[in-house]
Amino acid sequence: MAQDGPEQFDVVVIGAGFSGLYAIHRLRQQHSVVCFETGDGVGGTWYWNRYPGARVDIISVEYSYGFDEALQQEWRWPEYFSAQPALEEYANHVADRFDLRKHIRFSNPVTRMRFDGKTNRWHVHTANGDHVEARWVIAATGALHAPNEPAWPGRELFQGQVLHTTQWPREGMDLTGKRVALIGTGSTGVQATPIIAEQAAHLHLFQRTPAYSMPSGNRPLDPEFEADWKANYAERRQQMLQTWGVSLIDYPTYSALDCTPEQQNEILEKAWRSKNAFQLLTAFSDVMVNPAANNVVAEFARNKIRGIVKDPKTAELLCPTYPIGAKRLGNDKGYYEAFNRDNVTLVDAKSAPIVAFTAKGLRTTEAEYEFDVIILATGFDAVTGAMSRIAIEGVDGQTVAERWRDGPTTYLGAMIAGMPNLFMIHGPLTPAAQAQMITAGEWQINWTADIIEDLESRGVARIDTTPEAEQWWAQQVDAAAAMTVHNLADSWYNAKNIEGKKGGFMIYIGGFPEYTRACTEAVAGGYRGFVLT
Ligand code: N01
Repeated sequence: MAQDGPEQFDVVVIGAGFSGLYAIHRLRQQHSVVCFETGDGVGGTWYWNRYPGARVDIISVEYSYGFDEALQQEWRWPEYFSAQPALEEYANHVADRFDLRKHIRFSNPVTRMRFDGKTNRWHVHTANGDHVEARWVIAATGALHAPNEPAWPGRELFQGQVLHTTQWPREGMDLTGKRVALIGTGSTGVQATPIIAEQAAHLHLFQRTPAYSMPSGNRPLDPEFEADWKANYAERRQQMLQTWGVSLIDYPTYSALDCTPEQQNEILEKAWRSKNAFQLLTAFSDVMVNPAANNVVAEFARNKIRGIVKDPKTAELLCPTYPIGAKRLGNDKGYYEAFNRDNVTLVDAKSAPIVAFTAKGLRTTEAEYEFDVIILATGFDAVTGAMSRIAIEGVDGQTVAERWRDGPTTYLGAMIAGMPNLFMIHGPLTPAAQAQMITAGEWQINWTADIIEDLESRGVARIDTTPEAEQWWAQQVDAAAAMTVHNLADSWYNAKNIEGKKGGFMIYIGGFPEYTRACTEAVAGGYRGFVLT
C-alpha cells in the first residue's frame, strides 16, 4: 500500500561507522531506528580509509567495543595495531552479529534536515529521495570524514589519475612502475609513504610542514597479552575511561626538567622503543604543557630523524620546528627510512607551493613535475565538515553551516542551540580524536540514550541548549587548549589546516574524565545548560 507522507521513526542515526553502529544497537532496544550511510558498507573511517598502510595507532584490545562481553571475549585481533582490513572486518562482524544491517540504508547520504517546531520532529531527506520524520537525530558523522582537496586549478586537465586517500579503490591500486606524487605529511602521508615507495617507479613526497613520527612497533598480538586483557576486560574498560585519552598508556608524574640530560635520554630511548604510539608524548608529565620540556622531546625526535636519514639536507628539511605533539604525532613503519631510497624525493612545498595541476602533473612556483598518479593525503575539513555539508535547518531557519561560519558552537560537543533533539557523537568540542574513539563514542552514546529515555519517561518532547551554555563550554574548551602547546602549530585541531576556515580549538582536551564529569553533572544538575519543553 502506498504510504502518505514521510516514514515515521523514533530515531534517525546518521552514519554507520563505529559510533553509528553502536547507536543503532543501543537505541533500537526501545525505539524504531533508521540509519543513513553514505558508503555501501559499514565501518565509517575504516570503510573510507583503505590507502596503503592505513592502520590505527591504539592497541586493538582497547580500540574495540566493550558493550558486549561475549563479543570482546570471542573476537581475535591478529595484531597489536589493527590495519584497515581487520577493522573493516570487525565492523562487518558487529553489524551481522547484532543484526544491525536491516536498520541501515546504504549509499544514501542525508542531504538536508529541517526541525518542525510544531511537532518537535525532524524531517530528514536523503540523496535517494527518502523522507523520514523522527523525534530524535543522532549524528555519528565522524570527526575526520569530509575530505580536504586543495582547489588548485587544472585538475580536469591532468591526464593521469588523481585521488584523495579516502577514495582508494576497494580492489587496491597497482602503482608498480608508476611516477607517483603524494601530497601531505600528516598521519596518512606518513603511513602511506614507505609502502608506496616500495611499489612506485618514483615517489615525490610534497611536504608543506614536516611531521614528527615514531615507529609503530606493530607486531602479532601476543596470546598471553590477549588472555590477560580478556581476563580483566570489564575492569580495564572502566580504567580506560578514567584516563585522559581513554587508553592505558603510562602517564608519569615527573617533569623532563627535573631529569639530567642522561636520564632524559634514557627515558626517551625507552619511549622510542616502547612499541606504544604515544609514549614519546607521555615520557614526562609536562611534554604537552611546557614548551621547554616539549623541546627536550622534540630535539630527541629531530636527532632520530638526523640519525636515520642519510642525506643531511633532506634530514634537515624533515625536521619539524614546532612542538612535538602540537600536530598529531605520526606512527609509521619506515617513514624516515624511505628517504634513503633512490626512488624517493622530498619536495619542499612550503618554499615553493603547488599552484596548479597540468596535463602531465603538477606545477609549483618553481618547477613542473610529471606524474602518472597524484595522491592527495591532504586531510580533512575536520570536525565540522561532515555536519556543515548537510543542510541542517533549526528552529529559526538558520543552518548549521551558517551558525558555524565563524567556528563551531556547541554545548558539551553534543548539542547546538536552536537545533533541538539533535545529538552529535564526537561532535565539535568533544574530546574526539584526542580520546580513543570507540570507547569514548560508546560512552557518549550511552549518555545520549539515557537522556532520550529519561525525557521520554517524563513526557518531554524537546530538548535544546542555549547560546549562553555554548559560550560557557567554549570557555572550557579554550581554557583547556590554552594550557597546552597545541596552538603553537597550525593543524586540524585548531581549524588552521584549511585556508579561510574559521574557529578556535575544535576539540576539548581537558581529558575524558573531565569531559564526562561535565556531561554527567549537567544532567544530574537538572539538565543544566539545556532547555526542556
Ligand atoms: O591529515 P592532516 P591526515 N599543499 O590534516 C598537507 C587521523 N589519522 O589525513 O601540515 C600542500 O593531518 C598538510 O600540510 P600542513 C589523525 O587524527 C590517524 O594525515 O597543513 N600540502 C598536511 O601535511 C590525523 O591527525 C591515523 O602544512 C597540503 C597534510 O596535507 C587525522 O586523521 C592515520 C595542502 C594533511 O595532514 C588527519 O590525518 C591517519 C596544500 N594545499 C589519520 N593542504 C592513525 O591512527 C594540506 N596539505 C595512525
